[in-house]
Amino acid sequence: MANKEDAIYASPLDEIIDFSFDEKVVNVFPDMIQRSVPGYGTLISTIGIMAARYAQADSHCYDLGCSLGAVTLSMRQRITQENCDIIAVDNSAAMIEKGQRLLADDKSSEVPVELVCADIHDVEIKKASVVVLNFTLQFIPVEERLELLQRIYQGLKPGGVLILSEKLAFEDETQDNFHVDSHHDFKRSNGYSDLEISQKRSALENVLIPETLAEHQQRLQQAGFEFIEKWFQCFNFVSMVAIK
Ligand code: GEK
Repeated sequence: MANKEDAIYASPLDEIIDFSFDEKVVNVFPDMIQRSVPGYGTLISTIGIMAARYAQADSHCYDLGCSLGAVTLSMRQRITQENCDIIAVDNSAAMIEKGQRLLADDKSSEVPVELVCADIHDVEIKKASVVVLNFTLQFIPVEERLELLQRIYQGLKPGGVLILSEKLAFEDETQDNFHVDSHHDFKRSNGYSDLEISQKRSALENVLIPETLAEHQQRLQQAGFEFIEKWFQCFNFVSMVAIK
């Protein structure tokens, strides 16, 4: 992936508009997400390892909110099950267009991939063995989240897995401050200035709505999942598995 440096919020902006996954973001996305999400590389490679275990023959693996397809490529490199393909979905046309080019360069395996430019709500989930929402649910309006998880549950085969990664909120103020401050230290250590951190924070305020771990666990349970386990956490970034 071309790793152009993210400097979108480096200069003072007169007006901070809501963050969106437009062409400007797409151009710097790999750099932005690596420098912003602690453990991103570990998450991507480990999701590939889990997909290799949970993918089933004659099934689909879904990467919902795939961006440039990092999860898709990681799963593709590891899946060996017969007649198993990957359906990768994003509603940003700029993401899908660049993702298409990156996928064309990937000679790691023969696993078929369908890249779909669509809203997650409009995509049917069926015959699924692995569904990944890697930092995507947080961008879906809160009141629509349960319905989406219920549809995923319905579309999963028995033994199928949902991998859900999210930025967390914490009810306890001291705990929340610890994680937020630690995350900002992480970003500073990756070269982001205080101005960049604060302008990006404002741009995301109405767009990325984090919830507590308990809220996620309750919703997963309500959607029908029996086994729910947090398998990764670094500061306020967490990943869970939920198995049908
Ligand atoms: C990765 N998973 O690299 N329908 C489809 N796509 C959506 C929707 C929606 N309703 N809402 C948001 N998106 C990726 C990272 S980024 C997370 C995921 C981040 C898409 C949006 O266009 C963006 O590409 C992605 O979800 C979220 O592992 O940047 O913090």
